[in-house]
Amino acid sequence: MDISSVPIKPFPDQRPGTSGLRKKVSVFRQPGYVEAFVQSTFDALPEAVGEGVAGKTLVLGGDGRFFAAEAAQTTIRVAAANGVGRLLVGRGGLLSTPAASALIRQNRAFGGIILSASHNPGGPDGDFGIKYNVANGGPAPERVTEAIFRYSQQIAAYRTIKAPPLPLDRLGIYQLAGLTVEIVDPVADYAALMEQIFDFDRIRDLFRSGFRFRFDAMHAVTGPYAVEIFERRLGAAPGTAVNAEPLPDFGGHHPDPNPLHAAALVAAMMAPNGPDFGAASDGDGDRNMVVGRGCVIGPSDSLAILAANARLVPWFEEGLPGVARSMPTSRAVDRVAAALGIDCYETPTGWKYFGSLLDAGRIKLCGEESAGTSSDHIREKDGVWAVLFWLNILAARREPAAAILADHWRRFGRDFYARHDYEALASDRAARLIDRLRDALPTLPGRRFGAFTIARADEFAYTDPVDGSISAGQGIRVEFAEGGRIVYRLSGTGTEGATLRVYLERFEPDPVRHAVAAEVALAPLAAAGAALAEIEAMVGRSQPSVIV
Ligand code: VG1
Ligand code: CO
Repeated sequence: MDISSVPIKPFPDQRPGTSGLRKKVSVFRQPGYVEAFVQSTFDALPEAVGEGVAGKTLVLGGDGRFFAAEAAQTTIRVAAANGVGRLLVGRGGLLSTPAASALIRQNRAFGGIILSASHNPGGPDGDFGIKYNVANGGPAPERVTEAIFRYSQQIAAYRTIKAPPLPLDRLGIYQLAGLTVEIVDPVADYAALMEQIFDFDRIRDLFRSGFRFRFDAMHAVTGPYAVEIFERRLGAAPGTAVNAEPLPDFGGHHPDPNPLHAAALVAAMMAPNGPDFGAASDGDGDRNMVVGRGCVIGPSDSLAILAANARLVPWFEEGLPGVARSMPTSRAVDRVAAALGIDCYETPTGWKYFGSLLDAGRIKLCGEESAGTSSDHIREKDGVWAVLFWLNILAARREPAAAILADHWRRFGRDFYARHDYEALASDRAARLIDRLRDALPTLPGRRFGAFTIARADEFAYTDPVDGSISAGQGIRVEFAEGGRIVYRLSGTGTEGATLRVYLERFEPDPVRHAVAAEVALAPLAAAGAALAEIEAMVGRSQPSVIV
């Protein structure tokens, strides 16, 4: 088969963000765009990780969104032309992000390519993404993504072969130049891993007792995983998994598991005779939302509850060595760690920062406020795993999820929490807002906003305690003397202008006040946050686009 080298000019915008390269589908559809990014990734690896892809095994899969089928075939041709030895591809091009991570680890692969824009909307006018994962199964660390970007800015040509598309819908093995392509079952190995982690017998008993569960796959990648694991292996009623068929346009919905986009699930859970427990996951299956009857459980609280109940899960029988959370995630899990006498690490936003702590065995559980939780079983966040963790706890405690949440707050206190997103802002104005806050940092302590006095303010910089790498500019943190914290940062996953995220939290030890709605409890802090950053004057918005 003839390998050709196709001359190409660098695309200026191929710098990966919080989680891979994410752009509008129209950007990815430019001739040579996918090829250039995949080639730059392969070109960067010898420098970034010490070895290239020649002769190596890679994993390829994604969430099946619009353009994924085409991008998969393109990637296969570039991989063949670059001498990749073996490519494991999920059937239909499908692999949830956690399943891809598991497959990399189980096969001791060199790395993997995930075709997904995660929770971003899909379709011809929606988003697409490509993410490279390294040999530990996790997202490429910053050192690697920066090298990829550097190579993308010097690229002169990409390599490819002429070959007809492979039939990815059938299990099978194909030869393409020197490359062996194996189309594998996307679910089987992942489901087997889950059986090693959780007490499946106990969860089966729970379902046998009449426990009713609803899992909303949002027409994204987790449908087949949910049907196999919850319904077939654990005996949940047929139809437990809804919207279970992965669709290229996610059924016209936005595959982001939050109360806004998973409104139908939340409505079902708020009904008086609704299911006992509900959950949803995102486009690529790494996020989770959990809902008890009558109450949505926030991701930061969920992480804390999983930490406090970890010993109920066989995988964590011996307890946790430590935990970690991303910086803007609420400090609820810190309270659990303190009670357990274990370490709690604070990392920048994005899963790539947990990898070294997990590899070193310093932590076994970690999570983010953005509905991501996972452990050392893989190196990605894991939606179905988080749901199984909850089911395992519910099966062991036999209490409603709402009672477990209330009990947790009684023991540890409640961290009221909200994130205000201001979307599609003019990029220069959003950047100026952050620049101004940064410049004002030395003058902030002592200033008053409403009932709040600033005690401390800084810009978060992180030194990885394992490998010493430094990541600066990770968000502005403001702490108040009265308790409470506000974090400001710009999103690194958006594809339209800039998104400003304002994270608000306030601790409430008194159980009498735990039932207050978060938006009520946080209203004064939110007002202080808007005034402090002069959000309206700086970006012209008096209200956030979304509150989660
Ligand atoms: C967001 C979240 C972050 C998460 C990232 C990827 O990033 O805040 O916590 O890791 O998305 O999630 P940002 O930079 O937009 O705030 V996913 O499910 O898109 O892989
Ligand atoms: Co995701």
